[in-house]
Amino acid sequence: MAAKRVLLTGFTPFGSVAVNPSQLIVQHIAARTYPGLAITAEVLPTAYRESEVRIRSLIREVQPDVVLSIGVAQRRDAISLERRAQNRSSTTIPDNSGLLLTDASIVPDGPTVYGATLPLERLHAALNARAIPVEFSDDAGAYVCNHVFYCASDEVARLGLPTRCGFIHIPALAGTSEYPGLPLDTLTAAIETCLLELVRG
Ligand code: PCA
Repeated sequence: MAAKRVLLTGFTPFGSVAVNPSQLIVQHIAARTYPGLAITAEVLPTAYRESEVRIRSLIREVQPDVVLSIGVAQRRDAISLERRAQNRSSTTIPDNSGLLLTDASIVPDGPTVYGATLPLERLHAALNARAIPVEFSDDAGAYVCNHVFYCASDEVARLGLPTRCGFIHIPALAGTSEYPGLPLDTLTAAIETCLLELVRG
């Protein structure tokens, strides 16, 4: 069977997040090989426009079977499987390019939400089986993570690809913020568990 093509993305540090564990995980995974998976790994800039241009062009180039994007949400205490991306960017902090968006549509006239097309129930079960804290989330926020999730889903829809798209928010890296977070080993194991589950179809 042909290897499954996975586009895996994380993000650079931003705002008060000095160490972005999503970047560390993506770099760790990029340095390894996983049977049955052909992974294209990329750390996206935490900036609306730049990350949008990059994720859309990566999808066109790679034509992946799966897009799995990850980002940190420091206040969460479990791996959050995002169920939907909303067509709205609105926050109180600017992105890394200095752009501040307040109540802006991502794609004017685009759908209000795109639902995740990854098998989230299976990912939840696989993480549970490894005793890794996991939850479903209906709110990916309105900052750059949600933006990338929405744009990835939108690009796949426009191109009519069978690609499955999803987004996972991870807790803070323990010891790097005021939040308890989880150790890097656990965060990395969580994403590897999801990838291995995705190989199965
Ligand atoms: N988290 C931010 C953007 C980059 C990241 O890792 C978010 O939740 O939108």
